[in-house]
This record gives sequence, C-alpha cells and structure tokens, in this order.
Amino acid sequence: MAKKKPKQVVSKPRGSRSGVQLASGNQRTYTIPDYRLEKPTFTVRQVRKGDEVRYEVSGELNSPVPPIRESKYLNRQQHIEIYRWMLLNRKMEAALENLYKQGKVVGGVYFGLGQEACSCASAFALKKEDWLGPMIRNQGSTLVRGFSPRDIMMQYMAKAGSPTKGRDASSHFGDIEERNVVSPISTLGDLIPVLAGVALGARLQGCNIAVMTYIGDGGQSTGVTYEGLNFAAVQDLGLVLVVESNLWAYSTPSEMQFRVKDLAERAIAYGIPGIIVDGTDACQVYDAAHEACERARRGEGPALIEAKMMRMKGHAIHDAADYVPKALLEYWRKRDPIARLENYLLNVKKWLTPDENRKLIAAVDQQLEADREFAVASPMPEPESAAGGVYCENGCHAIKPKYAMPKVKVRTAVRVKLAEAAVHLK
Ligand SMILES: Cc1ncc(C[n+]2csc(CCOP(=O)(O)OP(=O)(O)O)c2C)c(N)n1
Ligand SMILES: [Mg+2]
Repeated sequence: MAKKKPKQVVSKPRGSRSGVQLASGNQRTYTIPDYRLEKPTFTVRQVRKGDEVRYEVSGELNSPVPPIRESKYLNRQQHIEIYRWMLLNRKMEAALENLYKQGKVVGGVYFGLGQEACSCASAFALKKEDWLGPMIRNQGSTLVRGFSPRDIMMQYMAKAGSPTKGRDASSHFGDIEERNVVSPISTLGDLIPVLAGVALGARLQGCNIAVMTYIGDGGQSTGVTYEGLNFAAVQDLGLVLVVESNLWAYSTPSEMQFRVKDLAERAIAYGIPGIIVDGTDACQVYDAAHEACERARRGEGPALIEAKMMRMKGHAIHDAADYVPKALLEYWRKRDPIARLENYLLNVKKWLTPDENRKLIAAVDQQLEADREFAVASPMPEPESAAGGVYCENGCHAIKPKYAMPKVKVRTAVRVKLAEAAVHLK
C-alpha cells in the first residue's frame, strides 16, 4: 500500500513584527513610541584619578518639570486609587527603614523610592486572572496585588505570621493560590522565563492572560533575559516586561551597562512592541501597561515598556550611594512621582480638595501604624518548627489547573512520527 504522504503542517502566522515600516529599497525603519513629555539630555561619565573613581554628570539639569500626561483610560477614582497605593508604598518603606534601624528587620531592606509610579501604576493594569512577578523594588506592585503592609513588614522581620512563616527574611514571597504572584527570584532575569511559562500554562488551559514582571537596566544584560523574552515572543505569550531604567545598577551607571540609546530599542531585536514612558508619571506608566496587557490578553504576545526614572536611594539600606552625583539626585527629586501626581490631582484636575488629600494621607498613616504595631507585636516562629515548611510536605504544593483542564493537541507531524515509530517497533 502506498504510504500516505504526511500532511504538511503550516504554522499559522504569529504576532506581527511591531513598529516595522518598509521604506524604499532595502531599508527598513522601526518606531519606538515615546510617551514622555520631556527627554532628559544629560550623561554620566566615569572619572578616574589614581585609585579614586568618581562619576560626573553633564547636560541640561535645570529644565522645568513637565506636566503629567493625561491618561487615555483612567477615570478620576482610579487616579486617586493609584495615588493612594503610591503613598502606601512610600510610607511603608519609610516604616521599614525605621524598623531596620531599630534592629527589628532581619537582613536587608530594598527601596523603590522614586519608582512608586512605575510599580503601582503598572500592577494596577493587571486583572485578577493575570499574574505578577515582582522584583526587589516592587513593594508597591505587591501591595496593589493584595498583600498588606503587615504581611510585608512581618516578612522583613521573619515573623511566624509572614507569608513565608519566617523562612525567608526578605522579599522572596508570593501567592500562587489567590493573588497570582510568583515569588521574586534574586538571580536577575530568571523571573522572565518563569512568567513566560505561566502564560504558556494558561494558554494550554485555553486562556490568554497578561503576566507582568520587571527587570533593571543592569539585569537586562543577562542572557536569561534574552532567552525568556525571545521565547515569549515566538510563542506570542502575554508577557509584559517593565524595564526599570533607573540609571544605576548598584554603582554602575547605565552609560557603562549598554550601548543602545534607549533600552526600549531592544524590543526591535525581539520583534515585539517597545515603548518608552516617564517612570515618574503614573498616567504614562498605566496607559502603556494597560495597552500591553490588553494586547497580551488578545493573544498577541509580549511587549517591553521602558520606564525612565532614577533610583533615589542606594542599592539597599547598606549602600549610602555616595557615588551618585548630587546634581542628578536633585534633578529627579524635582520629578518626585508622588508630588507630581498630587499636584495633578489637587491643582490641575481639582479631583481632590486639600482637605480630602489630608484625610487620605492621614488614613494611610493610620493603616500603616496599625500594621506596624501588629507586625512588631506578632511572634517569631517556634524554634521547633524550623525544619518544617521548607520542603514540600504531603503534596502541599500540588498545583491544580487554574483556568481549565489543559487541552494539548498532538500536531499532525508529531502524530505521523509517533505512528511511524509504532510501525517500526512492530
Ligand atoms: C545574575 C545576577 N547577577 C548579579 C546579581 C547581583 N545583583 C543584585 S541586584 C544587582 C544590580 C541590579 O541593577 P538593576 O538591574 O539596574 O536593578 P536596580 O537595582 O537598579 O533596580 C546586582 C548586580 C544577581 N542578583 N543576579
Ligand atoms: Mg537599575
């Protein structure tokens, strides 16, 4: 009997290569949308004198602070909610700094000072069924996703009631049951393929979701960043990668980290959309994140958002950041994300009266004080429990399908190969 010719499997066209324009002849041009209303033009240069290494900043540092860019999507209430999350984010970190100085925090504390708009407004774009993979500066994203300040404070103090029950004294906690949060992974870039895997898992269960994670201007140089994002790109997985372009990676300025002008340009090489936003403008961050999440939920694949801002403290509490030029800090201090949004709500939109604002701030303070007291008074883990809750016990980590039972279709080519193998075995 004549062997039946295997049907040719033609892969269906995948997501469009975004931002590509065909110009005349062989030349192609690419566009990277830029939502910013101001494009800073300064550079940081390393200066060596003998054994001493310093950084100098040059360029325009006295330009006026730009206005907030009007959001295409957020309503009045949502603006106020984001503003509240940002306040909670900042004030909780201030409380953590005090707890550290009182010797109550076990380990270090990492801050997202100056990055609250990036964390809070991006996570605000996620829906319940989406997933988040926060990094060390995204305490704000973690709050937006439903962890309380007391959870986070107890975690830093390694208390028995903390998300990891005192087994980790830093930000390595998540919640795969309720909040859809993957625990941060310290090895920079490793969250990217993990989140791509979450999106793939949901896809196999018949659901396109948005999965959001973050990478720094330093961390994006790692190989796994490329591997994870490229995998998401070719599989059209809904990964929203927020590049926290905060000018420093520990004490390395971004001028010494990469040669492209803007990290969003990296998107061109992955064949996915890239966009630049002012990371200190919550409206820009939200709009870009919302658009990327909507695209992800339509099954059109990943997007890269570069949020330009400045890490306003040292790498962690142990780093005084003396290497950062003072003029640079001054420039960004004038662009404080909370002060800018507050001014927008009170003076530009008049969506909050000064009295309503005072009440909102007082309510945040009150919540934090109650949570701080609760966290401080809560017990440490019992010493006898130290060996428990570290390794999986009795299927405690059985992961059930979240969206539906996976539907795995065996592709024709694979089926033919399997049939051939079966014939061969006979
Ligand atoms: C693969 C890897 N290399 C090095 C480190 C050590 N490390 C932790 S944070 C950090 C700097 C990260 O800078 P950036 O990615 O710009 O993030 P930022 O701290 O500015 O938020 C380094 C080098 C690590 N955790 N993982
Ligand atoms: Mg950085």
